[in-house]
Amino acid sequence: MTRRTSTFAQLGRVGIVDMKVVLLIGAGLALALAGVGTARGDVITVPTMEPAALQAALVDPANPSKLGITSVSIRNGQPMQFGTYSNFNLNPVTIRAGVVLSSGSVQLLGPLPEVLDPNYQPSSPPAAVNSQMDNENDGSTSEFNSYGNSGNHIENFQGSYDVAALTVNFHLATPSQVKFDFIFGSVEYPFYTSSFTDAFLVFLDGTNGNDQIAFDNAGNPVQVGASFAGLTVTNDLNTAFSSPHGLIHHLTTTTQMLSAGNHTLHFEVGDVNDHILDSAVFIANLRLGSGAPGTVPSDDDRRCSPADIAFDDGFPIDDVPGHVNNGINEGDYNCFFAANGFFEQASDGPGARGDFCDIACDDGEPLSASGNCNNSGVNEGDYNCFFNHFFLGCPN
Ligand SMILES: [Ca+2]
Ligand SMILES: [Ca+2]
Ligand SMILES: [Ca+2]
Ligand SMILES: [Ca+2]
Repeated sequence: MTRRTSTFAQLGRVGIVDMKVVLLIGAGLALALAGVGTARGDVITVPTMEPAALQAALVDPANPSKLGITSVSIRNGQPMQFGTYSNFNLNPVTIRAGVVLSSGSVQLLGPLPEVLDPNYQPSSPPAAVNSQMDNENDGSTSEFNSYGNSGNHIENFQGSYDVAALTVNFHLATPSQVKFDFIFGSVEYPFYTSSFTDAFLVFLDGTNGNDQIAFDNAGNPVQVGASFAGLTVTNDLNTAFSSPHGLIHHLTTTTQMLSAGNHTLHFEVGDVNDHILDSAVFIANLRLGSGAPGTVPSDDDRRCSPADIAFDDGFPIDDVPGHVNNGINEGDYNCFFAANGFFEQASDGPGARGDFCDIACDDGEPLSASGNCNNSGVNEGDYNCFFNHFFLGCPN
């Protein structure tokens, strides 16, 4: 048992909620002390509840297997809890552009300047990721509560709050499996892990418990603390969900074979046990594709290997549409040695972390999203990694 869990047990829910409110007051002070933060690779978010904008962002327009979405609607939630995002591009954690849902506001989800303050308290994050969104009700959904209250699905569950729920209707011309990628992050990590177990649920063709399809090998749905053990990542450079906070490694969910015809997905992210310390999910690339049904760690498959850093025309892989990436080829070589490539980045010291040539730890091992290796920037580790992988081409 962790100290947090025993504290929760001793104080009960009301006691710890009071403590969180007190700590919130401290967050304002931290903000004032930190001042304006440094821009890293801040993810760009655009809050919107406009169905057409959300529908367009759920698929990769360049993917020939993109899902045939027929309509999108807001099932539950408040303005600012929904949006599109892009620029989630700095290594080691990346995901292509898509839709973001939050139990708080999606407006400012880039790296938190406040965490640079040596006195930063991870138990009291700033308002950007710590907001009650529904001021009249709890903001729950019946399916989230029903799912959390049954089968020990969600650890220590007593109720959902500020649930952002998005419904996606789609049509399959032939029997198919459907895939999507996502990253779930929370500022409940690391302080309130296992006591305020914010979660991400995905219901397919219904909202009963057995319609929920995203869970780990132990049967846990995606939640703070008890799912996808060992996949917590704190070295993301794009979002607020980096050290001391965290996110779960890029995951891909694959459905069972679905019949031809119309189907529905409900994506729901919510606070658990109170309104505050928010969690968000970044969802991308709804598509057709085969594979073992389930939810597994994956990589942002824009890259077939660490050396696959560029489009065929030599531009670094990013969210700009209209470029093509056929894997490892001269585009990657030209990009690596471009004027703004390896040699320039190698002179930038730690500032080059996350640049497109920063593909490896200092020892030459590929940057692993599941670990925090020694990576002081762009150096011979990246050079060695690039050539060790470049001549291998794309793995099968
Ligand atoms: Ca909230
Ligand atoms: Ca929360
Ligand atoms: Ca390439
Ligand atoms: Ca490096």
